[in-house]
Amino acid sequence: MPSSLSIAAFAAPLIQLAAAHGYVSGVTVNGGSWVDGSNPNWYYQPEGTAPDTPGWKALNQDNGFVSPDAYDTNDIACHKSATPGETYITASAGDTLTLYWNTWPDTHHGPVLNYLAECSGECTAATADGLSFTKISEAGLLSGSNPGTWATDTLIANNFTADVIIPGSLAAGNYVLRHEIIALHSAASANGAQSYPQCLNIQVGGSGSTALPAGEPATDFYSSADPGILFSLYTAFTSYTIPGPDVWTA
Ligand SMILES: *[C@@H]1O[C@H](CO)[C@@H](O)[C@H](O)[C@H]1NC(C)=O
Ligand SMILES: [Cu+2]
Repeated sequence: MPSSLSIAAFAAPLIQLAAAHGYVSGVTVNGGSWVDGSNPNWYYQPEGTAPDTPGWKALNQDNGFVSPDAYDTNDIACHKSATPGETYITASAGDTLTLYWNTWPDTHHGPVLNYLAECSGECTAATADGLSFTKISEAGLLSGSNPGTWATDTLIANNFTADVIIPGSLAAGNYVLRHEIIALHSAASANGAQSYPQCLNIQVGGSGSTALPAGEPATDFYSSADPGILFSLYTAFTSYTIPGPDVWTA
């Protein structure tokens, strides 16, 4: 890990203990064996002892979030000051990845969104500002209002998991999966929406031939006044507009 991160490791242990938002602790492919994601608490281990995993490492030791006032910074890509995972999840086009959050608070209702970016070369050497993402799936309001039932409620009901299907015809290559929950409980206030992005390296095999569209940097996804970002969860509503670009269907 970069030495700058080990300094932060000593700065916020109390905040870390108090929080209970969560992170993607692991992934399975088609229900197979467990692959570690990235655990923010690894920053409390002696330098050099954290495991190499596909999960991007970030300064989210408080299990915190990225606010709308940081949408124009690279933190919105893969969380705060993120650096790439050191390995890959191995999968094929059409496979189902199951992402396991370690926990999620039931008050934090909102959409769950998934994006892919192709790496030029190795994702293990990528930088957040160099990634250009295409949205591949999303889920938001499922029913009701004030607050209603949301994709996050499905995630909690499914043992804190979300499934992501790799597009069936996607060309083989190295990709970063950007999985994100946007919590809306405070989103009625300006700058109140909470993004929890999590990135993982995936090496996609198979014989797919469809290139991922060019996509866009994460800094272009959202604006603070988007209807899906500035949103009153605790009022009556009939619909919710999931923010960000359109979903690409391969
Ligand atoms: C729920 O997920 C945890 C990992 O977060 C896993 O250890 C456990 O076996 C899962 N439970 C079920 C019932 O699948
Ligand atoms: Cu919270």
